[in-house]
Amino acid sequence: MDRERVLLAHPGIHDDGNPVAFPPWGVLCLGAALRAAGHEVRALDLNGADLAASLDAALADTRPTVVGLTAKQGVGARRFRAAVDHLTAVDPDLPVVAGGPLVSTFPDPEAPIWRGVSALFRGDGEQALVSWLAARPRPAGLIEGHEPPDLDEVGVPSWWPELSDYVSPGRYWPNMGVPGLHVASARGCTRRCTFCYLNAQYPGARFRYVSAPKLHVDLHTLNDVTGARGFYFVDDCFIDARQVRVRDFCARQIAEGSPFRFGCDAQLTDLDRYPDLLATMHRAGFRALYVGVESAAAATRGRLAKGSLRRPPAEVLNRAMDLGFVIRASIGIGWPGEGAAQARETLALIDAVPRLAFDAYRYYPLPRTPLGERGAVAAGRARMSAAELSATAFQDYSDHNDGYSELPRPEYEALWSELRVREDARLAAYFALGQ
Ligand code: B12
Ligand code: SF4
Repeated sequence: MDRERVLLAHPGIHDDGNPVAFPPWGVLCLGAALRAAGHEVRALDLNGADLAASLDAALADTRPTVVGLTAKQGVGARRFRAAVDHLTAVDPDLPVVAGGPLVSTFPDPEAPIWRGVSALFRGDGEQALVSWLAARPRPAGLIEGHEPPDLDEVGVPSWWPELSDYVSPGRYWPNMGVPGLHVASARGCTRRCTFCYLNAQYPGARFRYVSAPKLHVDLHTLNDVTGARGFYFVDDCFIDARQVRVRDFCARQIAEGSPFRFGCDAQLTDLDRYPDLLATMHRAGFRALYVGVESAAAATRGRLAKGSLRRPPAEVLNRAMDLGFVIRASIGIGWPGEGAAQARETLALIDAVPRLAFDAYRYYPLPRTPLGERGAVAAGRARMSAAELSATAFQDYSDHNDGYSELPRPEYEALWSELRVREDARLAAYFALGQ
């Protein structure tokens, strides 16, 4: 086998902001697999960096034979395009390949967004990239990813020397209060919310995870290597439908005296139905939850496939906070089919739960998702030229997007500003908890 020098780069999702808030786990997982296959790997997170200068320095230093880039919607897509254009200009013969969620959303390899890219990988990249590097000739176009047969072989990798830069001090982690790191320990989800890209992600939608024993070992290694004592799981689905892993993971933490603090994503339906699980998670060291509330209105929640609640949402949230969790949520206004009365129900929920912090979400119709493929926006997209369609990859996905609510614009903007005012106040209170 030829030993390649592979430069893997996450072009970044911020031009500004804290560039080391989230490790580039996609690139790090790929890097672990390539290293295991005998390749030399350099990983770069270009979040907030000067793309051209950083790429030039890495090219001079590493002399890569292949460059792999992660592609994501919005600022991520703009930075991805700038990175490809720069690489093509400075070294037209260097093969550039791409993967990441934007490939699932725009899988046509002929689309202008992929100009200058030799191969596109959809879904999990580890096996597919290792096989592609070994193939002669190397296939071009769209390559389907393969799930790693056992995600434990990838685990939560700690090989990257720069990982310690991503540990933030305890004051940044309300209610956790220890130096912490965002980690990714699973792929896919057991739910199918209708606005979510996971509905478009082939073959990645199936829930797969690093097993509890392996996760336990890997977190200890991360603690040794980086000093982190808090871990916030960015997995969309840490609490899955079967709950086998989360319960096994908690049992292991409790058995060793719960040495770490944790946060994870959760759904309102989890909080509603499984208070026993939440209590166990608290004993295991979980202190913070990020909850996909999205809307308080039952009709909207039904349209989003968010699941029905047995108790009123305010009661569900307050009960979880009374168990000792801080909660930050994602909350939207202007969902498809949503009227002003339903949006007001959501504002009323926020007012009824003063301890709730949240990020305001402005609905964006992501192509290839069930909600994104209905209505006037999808019809408009169907009429676009390839170049126009490709340019939609650069559209902001959430709070800065153009607005896709079906409410009359002035009414929507008034509701949105009401949501924003509450968001600012609640986030300020949330971060003050850590001080
Ligand atoms: C953590 C996270 C964040 C973190 C940042 C993480 C980071 N370092 O960038 C934060 C919270 C900041 C964030 C922000 C945003 N995010 Co985000 N985020 C995630 C989340 C939950 C986990 C990402 C992760 O670490 N996954 C684990 C790793 C292992 O998987 P991976 O990155 O997908 O990598 C694998 C494959 O994709 C592939 N691959 C990846 N790169 C490459 C490169 C090559 C060469 C190859 C071959 C393969 C390959 O192989 C990898 C290993 O199998 C995902 C959802 C998810 N489950 O993936 C959403 C997700 C990536 N985010 C998304 C979006 C849209 C955003 C925002 C735009 C949302 C917003 N609010 O505006 C912003 C970006 C801001 C911007 N202006 O661009 C979307 C992307 C949709 C799309 N089609 O592009 C996702 C998929 C969520 C969703 N359900 O919609 N995000
Ligand atoms: S719970 Fe999150 S990741 Fe899962 S389908 Fe819903 S929005 Fe997508």
